[in-house]
Amino acid sequence: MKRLVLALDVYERERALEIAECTSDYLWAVKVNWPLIIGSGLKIIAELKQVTGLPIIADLKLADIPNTNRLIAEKVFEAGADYIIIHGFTGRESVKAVMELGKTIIIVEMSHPGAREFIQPVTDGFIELANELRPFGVIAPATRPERVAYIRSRLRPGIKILSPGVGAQGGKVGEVFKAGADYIIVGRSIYDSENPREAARRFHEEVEVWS
Ligand code: OMP
Repeated sequence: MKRLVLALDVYERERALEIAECTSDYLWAVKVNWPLIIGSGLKIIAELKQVTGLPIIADLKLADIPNTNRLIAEKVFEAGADYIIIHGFTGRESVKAVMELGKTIIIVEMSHPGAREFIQPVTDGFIELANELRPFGVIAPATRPERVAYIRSRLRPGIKILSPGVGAQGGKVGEVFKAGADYIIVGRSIYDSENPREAARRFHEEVEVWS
């Protein structure tokens, strides 16, 4: 089973397409963030879909009023994105505005150390929001597997957990799946490696143990 998401945080179109194509055998999806959209334009979403045949997650971390979220999400889904990642702290109406247009992933807790400052204290609220609105999935930190386990224990069954922070940020594949994640998100450890295909294959091999 494929449970690996490639975080393709490069600027250049050619490089992005090359890495996505050579790793696609081992991926469930490709995640596109602002660096690639800024560097290569929104059309990169359709191009990546074409070369990989995989779902594309647009990691916009949307956090605006409902109308602006809607205006952005409309164009991004139109461009071919299958999922959009969104913040929950702007309130349920902002989240609903995106969910009405397509599949959504809500950030419940982030992976970097700074997430302890303002996000972790209110994680419970984001879990409740997800349980109420039932998005496709939520983001939970591979860097803190105990928090993934906590989130899993309170999250309505069926809502997927996608977990970034494996590799470059220190998270370990086994620990995060044991804690209850459904997918891991990996960027630098694949796209910055000398042989991205081989790096993705190794992650996939570890992933298979947990499938
Ligand atoms: P690497 O640290 O290079 O593996 O990349 C991780 C990817 O996941 C980047 O695209 C981040 O923007 C993203 N990410 C996090 O690292 N932490 C989070 O809490 C949330 C995300 C995300 O939403 O994908």
